[in-house]
Amino acid sequence: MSKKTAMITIAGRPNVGKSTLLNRMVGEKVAIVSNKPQTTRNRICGVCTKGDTQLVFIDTPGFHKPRTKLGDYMVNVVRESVADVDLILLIVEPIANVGPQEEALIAQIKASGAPAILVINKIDTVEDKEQLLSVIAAYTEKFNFETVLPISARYKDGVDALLKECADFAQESPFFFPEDMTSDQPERQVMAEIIREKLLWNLDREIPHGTAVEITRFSERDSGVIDLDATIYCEKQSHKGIIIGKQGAMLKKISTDARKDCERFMGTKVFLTTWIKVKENWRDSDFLIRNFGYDGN
Ligand SMILES: Nc1nc2c(ncn2[C@@H]2O[C@H](COP(=O)(O)OP(=O)(O)OP(=O)(O)O)[C@@H](O)[C@H]2O)c(=O)[nH]1
Ligand SMILES: [Mg+2]
Repeated sequence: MSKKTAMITIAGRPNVGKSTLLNRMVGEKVAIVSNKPQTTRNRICGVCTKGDTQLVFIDTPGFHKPRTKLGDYMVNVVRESVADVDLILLIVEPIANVGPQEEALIAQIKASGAPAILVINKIDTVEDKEQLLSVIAAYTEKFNFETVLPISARYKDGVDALLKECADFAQESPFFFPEDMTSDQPERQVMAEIIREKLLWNLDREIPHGTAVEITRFSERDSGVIDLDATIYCEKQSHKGIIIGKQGAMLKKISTDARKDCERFMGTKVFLTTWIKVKENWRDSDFLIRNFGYDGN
């Protein structure tokens, strides 16, 4: 049986549910998710292999107007990920208005020449399903999508149908990844992302957006237990105080939440030690952005 593959980019504005959808399609949590925009910073590949077909999904940062050098980097990641793929999934909110981010993404889709599917997410929030017709009308006026699929990534509604549509775009080629692989993220990176997810869920406003996480030790004992040391960088001394919290309560909560997820992912006991350091305005420093691994991988 000859093998088939497709490289598929998931694009859309921040917070629309791209990473939630990626996790659903892959069947495992490979990308972090939060209720705050601009959660994803790097491109993340999730892999779904069924029989002779391998679908490689590229999750991208939410497309937005950048205000920092980190933002510039994130938007560039989207630009590069839209070029030269077999299919683009444009994920949108169930709103009958094509916003500036969507306009810009549609222009990039047109420039790439790749086929695109319009995916209307969060339909669980739409009471009157008739409303979806006006969403579809607004978008199909702008671009000739291959097809339109209303889904709910959260409730896995319509996700199997979407996977089937995606498989139609696979072309004969050897697999890019081993069959049992679900992500291209090294374990160290996954651990850092899990900690960043807990920062996003537990902290408000700008504070979590100004954090970066570096794993400084990842070592496995003979017993299989993993020792993990992580440094959380934040932008201000005052932020450091908030992350630590009253008598260390906040940092304790973040570390405990993170440790549990790290253990689930690694399938073994994890000892996690966290430190916090201040690096003023690191999001505008080319050197530090690269240092934290946002370097166009
Ligand atoms: N109601 C509802 N919420 C959803 C659905 N899919 C995702 N969400 C929520 O939307 C929020 C954002 O989800 P993410 O998957 O992090 O969104 P994203 O597009 O990857 O966001 P960025 O990485 O910031 O661009 C989270 O709170 C999700 O739980 C859905 O189908 N229905
Ligand atoms: Mg995301």
